[in-house]
Amino acid sequence: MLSEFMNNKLTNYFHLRDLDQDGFVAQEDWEGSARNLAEIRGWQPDSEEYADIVAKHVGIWTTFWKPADLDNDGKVALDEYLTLTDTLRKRGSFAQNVILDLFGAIFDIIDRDADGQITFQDYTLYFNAWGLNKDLAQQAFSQLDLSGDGRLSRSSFIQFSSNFFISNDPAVPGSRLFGPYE
Ligand SMILES: [Ca+2]
Ligand SMILES: [Ca+2]
Ligand SMILES: [Ca+2]
Repeated sequence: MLSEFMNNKLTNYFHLRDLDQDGFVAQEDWEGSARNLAEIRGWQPDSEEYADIVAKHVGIWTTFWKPADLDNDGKVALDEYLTLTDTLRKRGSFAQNVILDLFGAIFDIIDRDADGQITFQDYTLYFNAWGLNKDLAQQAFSQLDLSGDGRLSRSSFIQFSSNFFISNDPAVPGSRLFGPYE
């Protein structure tokens, strides 16, 4: 069983990924966010960058979200998502590796110039692509950017992401990876 804290945190995260707000997370939500990000970055639908960013988002859906679709209806309901994450968390090092892969992939999407650092601006644009505003990005980023230099390294981001999924401690920085969940 997930604690109430984990339950709230992951429920909030689930809703952030439900781009079209239909109550389910599906491939369409990930594709929609990819299209939004491409548009924000000024990439044309026939460009290589566009195809690449869509492929990366669909890859995350297929690898990390689709396995949660226990009833095979092509979309992930909240209870399916919570069941999968609870199972993953119990598998210790396996979960750790999944998180490394998943959030490495997410970091690489956010890190537009691929220099291993993301800026507050990068983070804001990523939030925008998910229909989330700059204030939320600010609240999240300020909790993660411990040195306050406006940048976040790949290793810190992955560490915080791991805290987000594994830690039962609300005080760790990663607990607000995507802003407040209360
Ligand atoms: Ca949806
Ligand atoms: Ca389902
Ligand atoms: Ca960068």
